[in-house]
Amino acid sequence: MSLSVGLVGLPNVGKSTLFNALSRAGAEAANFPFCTIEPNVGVVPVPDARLDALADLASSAKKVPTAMRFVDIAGLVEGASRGEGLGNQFLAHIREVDAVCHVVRCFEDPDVIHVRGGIDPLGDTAIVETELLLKDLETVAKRLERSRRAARSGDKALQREAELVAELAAHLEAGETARTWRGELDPAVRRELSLLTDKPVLFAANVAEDELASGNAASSAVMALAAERGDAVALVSARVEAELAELEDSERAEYLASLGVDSSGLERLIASAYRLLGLITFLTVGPTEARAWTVPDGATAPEAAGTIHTDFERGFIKAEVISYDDYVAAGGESGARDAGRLRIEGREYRIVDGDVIHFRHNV
Ligand SMILES: Nc1nc2c(ncn2[C@@H]2O[C@H](COP(=O)(O)OP(=O)(O)OP(=O)(O)O)[C@@H](O)[C@H]2O)c(=O)[nH]1
Ligand SMILES: [Mg+2]
Repeated sequence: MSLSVGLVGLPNVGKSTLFNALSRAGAEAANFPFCTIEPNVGVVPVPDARLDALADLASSAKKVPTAMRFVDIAGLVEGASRGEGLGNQFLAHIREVDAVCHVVRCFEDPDVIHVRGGIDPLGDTAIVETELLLKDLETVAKRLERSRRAARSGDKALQREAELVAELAAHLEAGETARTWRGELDPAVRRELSLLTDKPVLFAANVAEDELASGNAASSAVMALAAERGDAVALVSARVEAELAELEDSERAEYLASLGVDSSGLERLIASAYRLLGLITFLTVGPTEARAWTVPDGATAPEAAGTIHTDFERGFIKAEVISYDDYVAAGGESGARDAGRLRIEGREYRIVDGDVIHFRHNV
């Protein structure tokens, strides 16, 4: 399961700067088994210090982090949904993502044109959201036409579907996002629609380098908006990410410290996205590799086994689990086993973030 995030925002807010920095960071990570898929799709390893510690203790030959996919699209302008600029076409590129990362310009720079004249995070946000909403309305209108045609057969279920799609259309027309609609549309139909405003939102407030520690008035406005709505938000500086991508590991921490922060924008974005989407990480470790895996919070042991290999879910027997802290405190697996820290868990067990697991299966 690779988490995917689509970057949206007005032009010149820093989407591509952020995207390029993150992709470069990914491309340069040691032993990273992914590469850039398309020019506008980048896969970034999820930094996780626990993976390094486990790999050291078990002398694993390689480390495989879990990954996050970013999709960069052209900036949206007013009318993008009606095909102004190329926005319309680009919106289709983020149909499939798990979450939308809305990049908002919070940095002042007279050399970088602001398409709307000046820093106005809330005004900018409203325009982008309107465009997403209009695009969704277009999608739903098409579906409504189809559903109504199908409903003419007299089939009760199809008639009900047409009614619900009409309700959804009315909800969007009233300016409300799909996320806030509580209608009982078949989840399969809803998934198929993949409405942009149905996706969880992660704001990235892009501030200047020297404002990363404290933020500024514009980023505070974005934070307040996100808090009010229950959306996620991360303070980032695309410029800082670009600098970080050029530095050696040893220099990174020093540079971040000089800016008064202890984590990079990538780390903040990823942490926010995991919280937003309710995701956790479990780890597997052995002489060949130490590896991190992403599962939804609440995943059972067989489901987690299934992320490694679908056959492991079917053939699941048990899971041998050591929590990360126990594993490290005992100096590795055999120490943890001797200390009675290795638990045998069955089908009902729910994975906890940081579990170090060996699955036993009959495959
Ligand atoms: N000062 C400053 N400039 C930035 C920052 N982030 C991006 N820029 C500059 O803003 C300009 C536009 O950045 P992009 O990343 O291309 O913007 P974009 O959002 O991808 O724009 P479109 O692709 O046109 O939608 C570039 O000249 C960047 O160097 C930042 O944090 N601070
Ligand atoms: Mg761009």
